[in-house]
Amino acid sequence: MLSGRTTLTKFAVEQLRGHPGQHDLVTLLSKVASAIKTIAAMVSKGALDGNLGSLGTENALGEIQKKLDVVSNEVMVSNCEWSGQLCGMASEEMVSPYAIPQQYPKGEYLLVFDPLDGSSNIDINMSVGTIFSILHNGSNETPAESNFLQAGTQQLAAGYALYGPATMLVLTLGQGTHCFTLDRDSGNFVLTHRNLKIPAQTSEFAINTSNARFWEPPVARYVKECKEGASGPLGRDFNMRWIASMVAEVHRILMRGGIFMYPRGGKDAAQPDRLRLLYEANPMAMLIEQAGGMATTGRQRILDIPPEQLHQRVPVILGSRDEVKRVIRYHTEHDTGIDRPFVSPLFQERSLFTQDC
Ligand code: AFP
Repeated sequence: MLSGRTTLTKFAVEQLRGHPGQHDLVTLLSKVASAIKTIAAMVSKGALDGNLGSLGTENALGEIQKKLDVVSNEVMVSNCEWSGQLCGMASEEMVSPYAIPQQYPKGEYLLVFDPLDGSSNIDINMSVGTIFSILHNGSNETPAESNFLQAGTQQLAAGYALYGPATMLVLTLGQGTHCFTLDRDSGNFVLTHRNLKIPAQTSEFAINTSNARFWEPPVARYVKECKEGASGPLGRDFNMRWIASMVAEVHRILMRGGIFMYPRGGKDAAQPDRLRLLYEANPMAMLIEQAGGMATTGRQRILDIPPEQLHQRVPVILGSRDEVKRVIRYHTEHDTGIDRPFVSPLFQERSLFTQDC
């Protein structure tokens, strides 16, 4: 039973054979996996360890921090800072990049992560996760913030942990997307789903519809058509899901297809976008594309976006290829005006008072 099982480390060694950074990347992934096991153990304790509830403090983005947000961040840092692969880290929970302390050896890699994604679920015992991304710094010098601002196409590895009924680690090293399940008896992450492939078509959409009044027209158009189902232009009924944890939504899409949207437009006018580019959108976009799906803002491939700020936010539409292509088309039709009936300037509403009077 055990002989034919592939562990995360064995899989990474095989996938990275011949890569100049094979040793460092395999070691770094094993440290990330150790941190994930520790976080899994903490999450599974629920209220028993006093780790639930909020701290009343705010993170880099002004969001109230849950105790487990901060503790999970500390676990990621303490597991990964000392083994000599990293020269810096960045996290949703840290305003500025974390420099590796002087007493530790430094490597050439950067680790970027959301230590606890979906933390609004933690107090109600619903799915949460950890998202991570590995970039190359080019040297082992302490990185400036600008060193982290690399397009998603530069990622060497991307992955997430899902703390569900089973703890799962989903990973891409640029050669497909693969899923490992934690065997709590041995403590190993065991390969259980090799080369996940997302169905091109879907009938399941995920979006927070309480934001509907803020959406741009192409998103509103698509969601309306999903809700019209078989009697509408899509000609088939859709189902809807919303788990309030991007990790859980993406995992469902990797397992059975679907489209996840957190588009531009929300209740906080100061923050029209919600999801962070470097440690949410980019790693998830790489995992989705490596599984045959697409990930876009509606107007631009996520992985092509040149980051401008460490905690930059972007609109995210990702999942089954055919559906994401449809939403992209709706954005193009809106932006070029062809989704609206042509009205001759002669008949357009006009006013005697121009804007600048
Ligand atoms: P938190 O980690 O602050 O709970 O945010 C999770 C998240 O960034 C993403 O994982 C969810 O898809 C999305 O926010 C949920 O947003 P709503 O709370 O607006 O539904």
